[in-house]
Amino acid sequence: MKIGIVCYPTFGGSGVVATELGMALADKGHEVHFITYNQPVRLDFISHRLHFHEVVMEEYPLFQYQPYELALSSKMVEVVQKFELEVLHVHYAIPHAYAAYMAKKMLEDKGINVKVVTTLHGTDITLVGSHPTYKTAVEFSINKSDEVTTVSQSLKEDTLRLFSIEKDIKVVYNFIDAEKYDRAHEAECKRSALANPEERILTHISNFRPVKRTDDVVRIFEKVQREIPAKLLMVGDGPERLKVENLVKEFGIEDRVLFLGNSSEVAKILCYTDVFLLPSETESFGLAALEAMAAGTAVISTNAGGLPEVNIPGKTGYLSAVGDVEDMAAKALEVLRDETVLTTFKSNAKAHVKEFSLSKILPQYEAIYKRCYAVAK
Ligand code: GMT
Repeated sequence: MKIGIVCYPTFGGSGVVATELGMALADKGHEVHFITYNQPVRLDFISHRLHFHEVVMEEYPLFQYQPYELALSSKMVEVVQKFELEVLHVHYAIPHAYAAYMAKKMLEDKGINVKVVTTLHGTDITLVGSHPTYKTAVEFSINKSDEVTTVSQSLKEDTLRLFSIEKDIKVVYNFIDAEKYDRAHEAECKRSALANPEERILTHISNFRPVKRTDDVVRIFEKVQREIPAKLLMVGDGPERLKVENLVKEFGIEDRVLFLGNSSEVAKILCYTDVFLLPSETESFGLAALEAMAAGTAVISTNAGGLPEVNIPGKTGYLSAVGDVEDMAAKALEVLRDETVLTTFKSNAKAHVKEFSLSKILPQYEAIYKRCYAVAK
């Protein structure tokens, strides 16, 4: 099939899922066209079936805010027409679903019928999308999509609770290409570069937005390192980073915390990790936790949103209430202190990830596209 993928090209989870999906679809023989304002950061696969179309914004002094939706929907119309795309799969409702609806209507005017699949990723529903500023337009564009998917059962329930939805919503989980994370290359995993042999390694990866509660990560780690030798790897960047760096200084643990910034080497970093910390306030799924589990890491997280669908307490890690730093530190210590428990949790995590393998999830999206296409014909 010929599929257009619209997403944020950044390190955020929705962009990562969209990019990995596009690359997998191209690998399977589909023609895929990414339409976004930059080349997606995870787009590292070269194929004649993969195309990237940049949405170029023209600065104009009259505009206080540049009208990105207009440029995006015009680009969608251009690409659908030129390459005869059958489906536009938009990731993250704002503004992508809205722009796709406009593109669809403009194309209808030209006698072209393109189908729109909208995947909701989390904050487009739970935080930004349900805000009165955007709610009407988000609800409208969800209802006008030909197919709607959410990345967890929890996000589906949130969507139905926060909006008046007339569409059937299908749950299609986030997925992982587990081979990428296989520890087959364990020999190359130079743990000694980051920690001493007796130290446990804890890792957190996020965009350092307030919703990630990155200060809780540091508070948990501060308690852990009082009890056992340990290092904390903080991966990613965002608005809370400075505050968190200051907290590390306040605790006087700078020598045990490494800030690695945004990285495309997530799999490599995770191969060093014993416990992954994700104390989020809300989390529709928690792709970062799934990636950590694929690398064979136990997970200590909150029970927010879809996290209980990913992290199985007592098996792959533990869940705690949002903000319960004491509990998360105690559970991390329980796992880290006992080599047998840690090894069991790590291998359980790796095994559980198979539920979310690319080979299981990709056909679900293909079936959705095919259904659209059948209706379109
Ligand atoms: O919060 C992030 O890390 C980024 C955010 C995004 O919109 O890109 O991630 C959301 O989508 C991911 C992919 O579907 C999910 O795995 C994340 O849980 C979700 N984040 C939140 O719900 C806070």
